[in-house]
Amino acid sequence: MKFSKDFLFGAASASYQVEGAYNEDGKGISNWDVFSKIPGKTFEGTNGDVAVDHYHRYKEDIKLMAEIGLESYRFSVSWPRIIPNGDGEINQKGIEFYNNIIDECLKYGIVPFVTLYHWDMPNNLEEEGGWTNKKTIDAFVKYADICFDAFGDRVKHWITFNETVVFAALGYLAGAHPPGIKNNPKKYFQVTHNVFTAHAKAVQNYKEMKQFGEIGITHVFSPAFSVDDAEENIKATYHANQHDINWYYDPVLKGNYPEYVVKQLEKNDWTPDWTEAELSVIKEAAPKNDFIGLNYYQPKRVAKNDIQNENSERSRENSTGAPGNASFDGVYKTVMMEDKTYTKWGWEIAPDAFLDGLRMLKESYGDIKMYITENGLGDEDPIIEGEIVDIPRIKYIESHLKAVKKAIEENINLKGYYAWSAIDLLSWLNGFKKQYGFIYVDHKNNLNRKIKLSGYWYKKIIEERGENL
Ligand code: BGP
Repeated sequence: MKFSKDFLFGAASASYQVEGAYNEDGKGISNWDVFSKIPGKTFEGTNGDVAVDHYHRYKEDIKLMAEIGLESYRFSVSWPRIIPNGDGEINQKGIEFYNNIIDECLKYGIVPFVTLYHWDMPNNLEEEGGWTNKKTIDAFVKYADICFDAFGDRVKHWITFNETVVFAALGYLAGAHPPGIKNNPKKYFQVTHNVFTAHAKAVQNYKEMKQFGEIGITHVFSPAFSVDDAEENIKATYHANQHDINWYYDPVLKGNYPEYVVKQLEKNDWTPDWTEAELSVIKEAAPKNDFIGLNYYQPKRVAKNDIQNENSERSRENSTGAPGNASFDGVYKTVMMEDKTYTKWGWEIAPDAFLDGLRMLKESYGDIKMYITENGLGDEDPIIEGEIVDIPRIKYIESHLKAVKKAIEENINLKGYYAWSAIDLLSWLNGFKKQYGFIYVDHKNNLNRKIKLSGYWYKKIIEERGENL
């Protein structure tokens, strides 16, 4: 089988992780500009002040992407670059920068796939309560409108939010992302509801503009599987999926919240402050979603959490993404298993679970169009005689693309695959040490770029449309 012509082979990035130029050309300060400078918050104090300087080197970077043969580039727009204080004047230099990126992509026939919110929020909005404050919903919707208006003639693929579960949970349960609040489920659920509302309103507006493009949201896709057949572990796994899959996918794709979680929230007094009007916007917008984006790195292996009073705050402190944590409510824990394979950062490598998870999604949500908007291997790449021989990355992507191929053969509606990442970039909490890119960035040598072995390998896959996978 060959991947069809309308299947997009791409790669992704995010503004804060690549751009740098954090205070140039009128950009406002973001929550991450502030948070990353608090001692102890990031790996060796790394931050995105310069990142990989994509802001100044985008032409060179997009040329390299074209050399790899990328059909699409998923990147995010930095809200504070467009509206420095989040809810006021537009910064024309910011508009100009993304116009340039888009035009540069189109010059090579690369389809721009744009994320509006990949975590960098204008800092003054964060100071006023960030996503817990309903004013942020309106500010976001305005910002989205501005982007549709400025770029929508050339951008036909829009993602509103990247991974709400991550910025909400790490921001309000683990305290590892801005605003650094720990163990506050009430706020955590409020944030999720406010984001779903903002998403729904942005979708409505986009459709009203009749730009004839598509819009959706990107979620983490980390399906949970029980470690064994014990009933208590199966129940714990159900709980995990209800919380981390259904709570996020149902409001977007079905237009309502899953009963199971709603009941738990009522019992614990965690129900968000939600109005009838907001709930109906979410309902009305659901069928207007054109697709869902999935970021898949690893599944969850789940068991009942039986350690009394396990301190989920402490166990989440490092927030590495590796298993070994109790859920915030103490119901389940994720575990490492002896018969599984893990990356250097402890993330499980599991293409089979990827395929099983996709089957689960089809069962729950039918034929909704899906894109894999992130998937990749974080590694320290070996350099031999000046060449970056990232063979483990090739193996990783190959096995996951095979799963995608199999899924398509089973009529799962997948229309694109974006490797994380197009170019080496700043990992939010792991600095520059953890590399993901097809393009290497030499931090000891003027941030020089070089295509890795994986980039040449991906080029061939794209040329053959995956026939030999
Ligand atoms: C996803 C984010 C990306 C990227 C990736 C890898 O959650 O959307 O922005 O960071 O994870 O994560 P890490 O850098 O922690 O390995």
